[in-house]
Amino acid sequence: IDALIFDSGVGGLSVSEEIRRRIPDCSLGYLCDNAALPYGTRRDDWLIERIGAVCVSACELARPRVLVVACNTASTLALAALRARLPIPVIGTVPAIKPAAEASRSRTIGLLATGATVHRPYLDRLIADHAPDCRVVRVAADALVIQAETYLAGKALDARALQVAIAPLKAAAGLDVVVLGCTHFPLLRGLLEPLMPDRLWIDSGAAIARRLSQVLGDTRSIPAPPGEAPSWATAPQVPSLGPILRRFGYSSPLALEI
Ligand code: DGN
Repeated sequence: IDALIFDSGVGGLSVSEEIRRRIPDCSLGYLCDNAALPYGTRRDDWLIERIGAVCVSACELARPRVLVVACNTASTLALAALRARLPIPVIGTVPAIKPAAEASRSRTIGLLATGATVHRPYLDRLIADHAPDCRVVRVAADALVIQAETYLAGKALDARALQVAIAPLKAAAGLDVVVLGCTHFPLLRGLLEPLMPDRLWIDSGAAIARRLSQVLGDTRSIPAPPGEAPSWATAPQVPSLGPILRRFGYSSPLALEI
């Protein structure tokens, strides 16, 4: 496969949809660490070790040309450690603060992400580098991760959880751009956006697809590693996952039990 997409859950599917739209000939595999979902509530040292173990084993098995860490919570913490352990290019996901700052007229931006992403030093640096003159209203919305998982599984959503998540953004005067800084959240975009229309809603999917296209351009000349593609099984903890992954174009969905 060209790229292995990794997230703690189904959030990376929002990224893989963007990749399929923009690079249709790109072959994808999907890896999710549902056994440890949600990442937003885990200790940092535990997460760095876990993400390394999961991704290294999966890459040995699937032999992708590129690993896409389609999770802000993982990327803002573990990207450097992961790059040090893997021999292939690793593309990360970080909140789209830069494009938001470029688009904002009011200089007030909202960020919806997991608690971990919202409080990480990585985010402070991102804002200092790309949006130093903006007020960034940071909202930790971990409840939306579970809502997105529930929604994709075809179960009833808690509409109040959506309202509670965006309430601090609604209350922020002049806010004109909302950054979806968790890859699960674009899956709820059709439900979130109407609650706060007339704002620009931005996520990182398009930028990741562009970056992947560049990196694949550089790596396509390298022959694919030999051997059969692995056959994946569905993660036993979440029996509904197989059908969801198939709906998103993964005909033999994966399982990695660690
Ligand atoms: N999808 C992950 C992200 O982009 O941060 C969050 C999922 C989670 O485990 N909290």
